[in-house]
Amino acid sequence: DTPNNVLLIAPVMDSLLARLEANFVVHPLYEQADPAAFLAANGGTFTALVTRGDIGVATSVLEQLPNLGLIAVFGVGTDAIDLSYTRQHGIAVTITSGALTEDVADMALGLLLATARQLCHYDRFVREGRWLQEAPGLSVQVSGKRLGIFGMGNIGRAIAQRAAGFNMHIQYASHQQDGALPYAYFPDPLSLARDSDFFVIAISGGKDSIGLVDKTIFNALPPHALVINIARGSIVNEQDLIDALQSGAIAGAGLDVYADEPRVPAALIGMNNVVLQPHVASGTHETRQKMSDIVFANVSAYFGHQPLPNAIE
Ligand code: 8YV
Repeated sequence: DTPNNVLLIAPVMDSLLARLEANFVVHPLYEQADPAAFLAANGGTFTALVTRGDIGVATSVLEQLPNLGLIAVFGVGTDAIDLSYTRQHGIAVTITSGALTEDVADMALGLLLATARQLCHYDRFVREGRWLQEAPGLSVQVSGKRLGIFGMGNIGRAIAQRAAGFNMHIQYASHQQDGALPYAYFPDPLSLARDSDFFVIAISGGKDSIGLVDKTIFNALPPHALVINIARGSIVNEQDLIDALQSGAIAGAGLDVYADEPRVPAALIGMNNVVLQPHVASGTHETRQKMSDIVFANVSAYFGHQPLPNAIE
């Protein structure tokens, strides 16, 4: 009897790790002194792999796993997985579909409010005792403004729903118009940018969206515009973003994701009009528990020869 071996590419929540370990034989690749040698010696024994959306798995690793049948992703992003490779080799990919939509939309609105209303700036202002010396100054209204949402998937829709409660003029750019939505449609992000006070990025990452939000977008936005990114750092040309913030082409940014996580450019860290989060939009106890349950359910279904509940495509 061959054991049900699971290759773990990156650390996951302790409770998920414990649950996987109680049911399968888990081999954390990141704990191997020499991962390449480990894969060369043992790669053939793995039929299932668990990774995170933000980490994915290198194709060079997949090439060492000739018997792999499942990649269970803790997250919804598959941008760090070569899906043409998995398709070609008949490897199923599961994601934590549905679990994190609400939290990520909440974070988008949180970042928008924090950036426009300068919540983090004012927090520092109070803590540093500056309120005793000077007036706090004014911030920017959110309610009633034009919100441009780039990407109208589940997360974009959840952002729009919330923004409706702020009486915002909601408009979106997406590869396809959904006639059932009561929001203004723009065929491309550039025309959306021209007409938006706030520009929220909610498209998928991956090779088709690398650098789509660059200086042409930042120059098209009005100078009072705020840019929010809860999607993937790779979608934004980060140097163009820094330039736009420094030159005043845009007024501020609220970011949960970056080009080279966990490294955040010093230029961004030095800016008071930028709100920075460490990729935590889905990071609530409730949602991470749901994500863990989904990952476990898919790995269990796979080894139990049952249909995979959250397979993509
Ligand atoms: C997670 C994510 O933070 O869903 C995704 O693709 O990026 C996030 O939900 C990540 O996968 C867990 O570290």
